[in-house]
Amino acid sequence: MERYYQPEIECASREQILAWQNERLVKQVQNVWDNVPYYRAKMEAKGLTPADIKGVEDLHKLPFVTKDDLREAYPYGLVARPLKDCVRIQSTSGTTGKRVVAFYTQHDIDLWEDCCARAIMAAGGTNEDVCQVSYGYGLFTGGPGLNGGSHKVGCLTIPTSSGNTERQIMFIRDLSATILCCTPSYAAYIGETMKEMGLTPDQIPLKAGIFGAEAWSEEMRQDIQNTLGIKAYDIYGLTELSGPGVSFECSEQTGMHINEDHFIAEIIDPDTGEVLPEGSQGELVFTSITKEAFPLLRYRTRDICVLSRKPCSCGRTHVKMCKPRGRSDDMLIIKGVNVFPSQIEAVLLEQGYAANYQIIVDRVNNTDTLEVQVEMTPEMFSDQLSAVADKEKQLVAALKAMLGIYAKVRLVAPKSIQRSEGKAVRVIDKRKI
Ligand code: DLL
Repeated sequence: MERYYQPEIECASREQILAWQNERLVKQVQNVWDNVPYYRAKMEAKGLTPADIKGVEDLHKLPFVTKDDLREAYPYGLVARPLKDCVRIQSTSGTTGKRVVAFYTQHDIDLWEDCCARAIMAAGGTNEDVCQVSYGYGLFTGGPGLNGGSHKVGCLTIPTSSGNTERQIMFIRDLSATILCCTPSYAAYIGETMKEMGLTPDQIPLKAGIFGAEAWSEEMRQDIQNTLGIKAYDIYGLTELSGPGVSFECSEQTGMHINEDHFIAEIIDPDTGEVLPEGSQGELVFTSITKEAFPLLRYRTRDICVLSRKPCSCGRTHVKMCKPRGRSDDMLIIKGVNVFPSQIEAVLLEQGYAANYQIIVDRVNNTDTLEVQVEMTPEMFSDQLSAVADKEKQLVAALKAMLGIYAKVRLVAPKSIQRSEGKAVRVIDKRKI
């Protein structure tokens, strides 16, 4: 049975959703015009005033907001409410340049938690469930977001945060946790550790997992589902828009419903900025129409994606996005060829390896080199050296078929690639250093 947290919204008619979007967009544009000089200047530079935006059909007229804008306006330049009305910040890990700091009023937090509650109920969660939140707590949005959603659903919430894997497993078993929330790479690690402890899926009380914050392939989903004996649901979001819960998967597991009563999604050509028709692959752009403290209009996510409005068997009417196929800034250009880490992962898992790998890109004598290190399975570890060399050759061929270029493959010992408790680091690009 499909469960909804806010059925009247999640299953609203398309006309109703559009009516909400039109009304809220017009209000939001007026709000940023009145309260955020940075936005007003950007609109004025395009010769726009709020009167030009009468509804969603005028959205394309507005300028984009990029991560560079956030950096330029850091820290307070995009805040649309007096600080006395803001109650919290969250922030990205800031691997490159300045961190992104997002602001929330109490109302913003309330709506964000509603979005996470929708995701938990779509994964089958009810107030009878025990939900273990193993995303990091603190500045990262994963822990606080799912924690709030879990409370709203009424689950008994276990706020373990990430790390201390043995303790995670102890809580799952002792408290009979039924829902696990963490990154997919951490879920895989927890599964691997359980297996080593001799636990089989039927000895693990979990029934569902809500995994996101990084790219993961369908093959990885199957792996996690089998190891933990659960259904694994995807969840997407970004700090700039609140955090997890911008979109989430339902029982169909064929894409994530975007919470369109809060976010308007567009797909654009990343090179020209032109809006693309439904079904095209391009960069995902979001406008947050209900955010009070930190509203973003036409924010370029850099995530490459496809939207679909095909009716969904779960009864939800909100548009679905596919699993992000990579980030436009994650895309590696190797010898002029576009390579997404997700393509490499798909090949590895299809060939029977676990998602423990690292991609190393370098430049030797002015030529790009690509090396994929992947852990052998424990069975392979005892193989003859010649057998290992054969397996490497097989992988080289499979990668060539997928990418069109040569990748050196190195099979490394099991457990030699560092496990991740949060977002996994898959790519080391030495060319940038
Ligand atoms: O990762 C928020 C989040 C927390 C989402 C927990 C889901 C679960 P940031 O750290 O700001 O926020 O990173 C946002 O992560 O633009 C995507 O590139 C990537 N990302 C997030 N969810 C997914 C997903 C959180 N399900 C960036 N699949 C986004 C693929 C994802 N990539």
